[in-house]
Amino acid sequence: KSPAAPPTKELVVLYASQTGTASEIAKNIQAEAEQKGVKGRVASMNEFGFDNMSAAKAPVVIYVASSTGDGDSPDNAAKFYATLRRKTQPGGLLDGIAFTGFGLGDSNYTRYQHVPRAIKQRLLDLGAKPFYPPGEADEVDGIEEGLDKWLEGLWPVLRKAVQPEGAAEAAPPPAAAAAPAAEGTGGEEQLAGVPPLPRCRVRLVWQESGGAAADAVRAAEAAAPSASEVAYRDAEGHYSAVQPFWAPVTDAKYLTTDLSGPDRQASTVLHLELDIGGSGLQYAPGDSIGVLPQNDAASVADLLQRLEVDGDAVFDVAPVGEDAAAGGQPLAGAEHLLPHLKAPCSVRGALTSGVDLRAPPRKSLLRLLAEHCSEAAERAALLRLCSRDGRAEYTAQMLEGQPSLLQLLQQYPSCRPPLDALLDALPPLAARMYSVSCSPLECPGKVQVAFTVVRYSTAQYGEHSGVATTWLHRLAAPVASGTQPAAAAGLCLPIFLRRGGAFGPPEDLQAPLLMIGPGTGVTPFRGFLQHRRAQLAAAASGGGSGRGATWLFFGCRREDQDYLYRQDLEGFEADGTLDHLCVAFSRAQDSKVYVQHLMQQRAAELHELIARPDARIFLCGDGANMAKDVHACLLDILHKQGGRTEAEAAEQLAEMTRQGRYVRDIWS
Ligand code: 2AM
Repeated sequence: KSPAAPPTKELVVLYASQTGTASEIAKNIQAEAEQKGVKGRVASMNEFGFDNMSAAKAPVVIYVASSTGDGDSPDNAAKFYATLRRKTQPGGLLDGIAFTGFGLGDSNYTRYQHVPRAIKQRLLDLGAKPFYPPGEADEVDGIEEGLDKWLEGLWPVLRKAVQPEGAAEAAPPPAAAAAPAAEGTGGEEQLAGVPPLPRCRVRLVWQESGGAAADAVRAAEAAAPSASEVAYRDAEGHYSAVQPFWAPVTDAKYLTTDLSGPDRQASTVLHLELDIGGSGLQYAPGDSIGVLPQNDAASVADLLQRLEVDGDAVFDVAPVGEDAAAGGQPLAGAEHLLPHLKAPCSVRGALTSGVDLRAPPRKSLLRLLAEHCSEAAERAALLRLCSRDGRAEYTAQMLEGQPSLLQLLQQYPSCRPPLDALLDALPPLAARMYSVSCSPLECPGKVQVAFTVVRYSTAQYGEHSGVATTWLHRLAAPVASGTQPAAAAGLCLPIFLRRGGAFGPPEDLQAPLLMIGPGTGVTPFRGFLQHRRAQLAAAASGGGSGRGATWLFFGCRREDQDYLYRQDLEGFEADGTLDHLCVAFSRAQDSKVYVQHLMQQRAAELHELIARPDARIFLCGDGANMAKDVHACLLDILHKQGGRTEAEAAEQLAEMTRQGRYVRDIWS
């Protein structure tokens, strides 16, 4: 290399990831780039820190981003994203940065690709220049194909982007330097599409086991949190997944009857009430609260045993490699890597509340586990699962079977992954969002939610229970079943608030309202209706009168089993808050009756409502089938009742969506 040649630029791969897909893709890009001789680092946007965005510290940037909720930023990018979008940022701030990026989205949801597109736009506004057109993929068509195509085009231009003119052609690195941990292994070259071994970014710094520091960490983890230790908030004054508010549970109730017999499989729905007095939290109907869950103690204990690590050992996290350049310190201003572990922490603490042990295993995790199998057959089986030829098996075994980490480790007994790499590879245990089911006007100082306790089984790996809802159920069951008063239970949950955006009752009381929410999809609408009732009462006492037509379509299996919030819903109809309460009992007769069947029966009236320019339609619940079927039903009503062509009907719903008059909150 000529000494006068300008140095190659460093690549920074940043992710904004809620469920782990974007971070997986980002880590793979960094690892593959490194194999191709392009040095770089990978971090979540918050880990990297907006302050480090400059041509000197981040000359070449690739972002991989998804959205969450109603086009919100994923938690691990929220701070970075808010700073990037600040209107007061000076133009030209990011001059000299070359970037590209990839957006993940699901076109079933409103505000598709909102966060990735906003990031792209802001980077451009602030002077960064794209060196390759940013790409996008839609979950509906599958991410992999679009991503593969985009990556194919990226590699040749990436090399040019990091190599300024006149720089010596970077020689491809010696194999050992490119992937140090792959040393002494081999064989996967024959398998196409195996992701590169992720580079472990962290080093665990163990604290003296009997030392005072370690004791203090363990004591803090063991202490039952209470609302009185008022949690601190972030710079913007918000609670967050990192800094939650500990809210006392003041009530828990079952909304379903516990039936044995043929309907044993029926799901259990639990209602919780939390005290947020004194927190400063101000919610509105349509908002959600995030709850930070924990993995259950028994599974953590089993995992500790399998990994042969001491759960009480306390460690801190330090960066390795490039990140350690400045004496082991991360970049100035950047937060520590793996902030979700809240290090220093005990191993038990990290496995209990830091990482997700039940998420369907990602290919990069399988690749890591393969690396640490001493049995060749186990290694080969894991490598096959993450290869292109093994796609179908990966889908059937991992995505559909959904083994926990412990189940995988039991299936591959020779696998002994090191804890540092494992903690880096596992997705963070994400907060779970629950729609608020009440209004602050009727429940001041309190917030209520309702959720199904998730239980299911898969043919490959047996019984599964949802991490968060099972944990909440276990905590709240004594209160819900009446064996312990809430005050005596002394439960507190770590929560924060997420805004519902367009998903909220219109302030205009004259606006006609059509709400469709079968199952737990009804929860936000209880909040909408409480809110309306209080607003109507206030308007009436002020001499105002009248309101728009109000409809609610609810569906459940049987009247005596899962008619959620029955008293409340019937109460809204009785007191005149709601004009039409239409309930579909799907299993009360031989053939299924769903909300959309009842909507068809009232098609003419619904069409009249939808045709009003101020009408609002809200749809909430299961996105897999229900939301699509109800959407199709709305199209059909517009088509048949309104004499529009199918294309015109679709355009009308699209226009209502753009105007925020047809808003969906759906989940899978
Ligand atoms: P099912 O379980 O009897 O099929 C809440 O989950 C309610 O939504 C249940 O009554 C459920 O009926 C029903 N449901 C299931 N699939 C649906 C769909 N595609 N459209 C509307 N409702 C549906």
